Amino acid sequence: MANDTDSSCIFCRILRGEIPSKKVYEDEYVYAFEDIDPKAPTHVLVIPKKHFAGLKEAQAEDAEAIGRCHLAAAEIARRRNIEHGYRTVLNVGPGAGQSVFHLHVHLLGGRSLSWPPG
Ligand code: DGP
Repeated sequence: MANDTDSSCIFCRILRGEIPSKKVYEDEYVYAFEDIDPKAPTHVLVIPKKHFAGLKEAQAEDAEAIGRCHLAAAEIARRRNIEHGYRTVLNVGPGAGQSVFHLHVHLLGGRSLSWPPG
C-alpha cells in the first residue's frame, strides 16, 4: 500500500499499520481516520498515501493527491450527514498550528463553526 512513505513520520506509520487508527475511509490515493484529539463531533484527518510535508512543500505532481483528500472529505461528510455545514482545514506551518508534517486535511463538522477561525 504505502510505497512513498517516510520511516519517521507518524502518519506514514499509521498508513503502514504500525500505529493503530480508527479508519473512516480508504481508497487508492488517501486514508482517513479519526483525529486523536477531536475538536468537533466529526473530526477526521484525510491524508495522502504519498508522504509530503504539507501544502507549501507540495509539487505539481501532488495536485491529484491534494484534490483526492478533499473529495474524500466531501464523501465522508455526505456519509455522516453533516452537509449543512462542515469545514476542511489545512494548517500550513507551525505558526498556523501544523504539528504533523505529512499533509492532512482536517474535516470538522457536526456542530456550528464560527468564522473567522482563531
Ligand atoms: P495539525 O496540528 O494540523 O498538524 O494536526 C495534527 C492532528 O493530528 C492533530 O489534530 C492531532 C492528530 N494526531 C497526532 N497524532 C495522532 C495519532 O497518533 N493518531 C491520531 N488519530 N491522530 C493524531
